[in-house]
This record gives sequence, C-alpha cells and structure tokens, in this order.
Amino acid sequence: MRLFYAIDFPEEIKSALMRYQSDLRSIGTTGRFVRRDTLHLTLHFLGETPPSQLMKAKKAADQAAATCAPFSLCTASPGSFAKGRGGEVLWLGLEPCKALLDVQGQLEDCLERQEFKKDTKPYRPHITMARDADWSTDLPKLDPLTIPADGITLFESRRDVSTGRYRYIPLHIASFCGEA
Ligand code: 3AM
Repeated sequence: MRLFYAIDFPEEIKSALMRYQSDLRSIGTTGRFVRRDTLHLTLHFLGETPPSQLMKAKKAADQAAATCAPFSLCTASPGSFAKGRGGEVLWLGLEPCKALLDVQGQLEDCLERQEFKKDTKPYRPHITMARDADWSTDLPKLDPLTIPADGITLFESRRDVSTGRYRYIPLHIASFCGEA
C-alpha cells in the first residue's frame, strides 16, 4: 500500500482553496487541478509499504503527535516546482511556521525509531494546486487563509483502476495532544 502523512484540511479551507483554483483558471492556468477531496499538506511520503508495517506507521504518527500541540498555518504566495518528471507543480506556499517544522521533524524521528527510512531531502511545505500546470501571466494572490492543524493523518493513496485517478483514504488520525 502507498502511504503518506499529511495535515488534512477542514471543509471551509477546502472551499477557499477551490475558489483559489477558480482564480487560477480565470487567468488561463491549465493543468491537472487537485480535486477537493485530495487537497492536503504533505508531511512525509512513505511510499509503497507492506500492510504488515501499517501498525508501525500508525505508531510513528501517534508518537509524533503526542509531542505537539494544535497550531495554525497561514497561507502565503503561490509558487511552483520547476518542470520535472511530473511537469510543473503549481502550489500555494505557507508562511514560515516553527510548529510545522517541529511536527515534521518529530515525525521523521519517530519514523526512524519505527525503522522506516528518514527523508533526507529538505522539507518544503506547500499545498499542491495543480500538476502539469501552465500559465502565462502573474499568478493571482490569495488573501491569507488561517488553517487549523489538529493532527497528522496517515493516508493511503490508491489508484482507481477504472479512472486511473488516485484516491486518498484516511487510515489513521493522530491528534496533537502535546503541551503548547
Ligand atoms: O501534492 P504533494 O506534493 O504535497 O507529490 C506527492 C503528493 O504530495 C507526494 O506524496 C503526496 C501524495 O501523493 N509524492 C508522490 N510520490 C512521491 C515520491 N516518490 C512523493 N513525494 C516524494 N517522493
């Protein structure tokens, strides 16, 4: 099973992000826009994992979440990752947030303790809006959104054979229950 950890968003945040996608479309942006039900902020991509390791994957999330208190994220400017294997990824950035980096760092440590591989690449927090994206004018700004972060969700990313699309299935939610 293909697993990853993310911060999931409340419905009103997903609605605001969908409106932002409309703003992007209105300036002529093309690409594969992220569907409402797959909007998220990735913390760590675990990748293909044997089902026998699922308990350990949940445990890592629980251990990391136990050390962190709920916090808020604030959106920043849009940006993109240069064209690579998957084409241009257009994303919405986030204001620097120590609590987010702490959570991500804790998760990496807890994953290592559970004998998963640590991510060696620097963490670049972003909310993907569209893949294979193309645009020709300045990207629209979004009034800053405050996003509550209450826990870590372990998602399974499953490919639907009939549509070829990935569906993200929440398998486990580890709520932040540490001291502020
Ligand atoms: O939408 P974002 O970028 O936050 O890019 C994939 C997506 O994150 C990322 O995992 C999230 C859920 O699919 N992802 C997919 N394959 C990956 C890989 N091989 C990957 N991240 C790192 N390495």
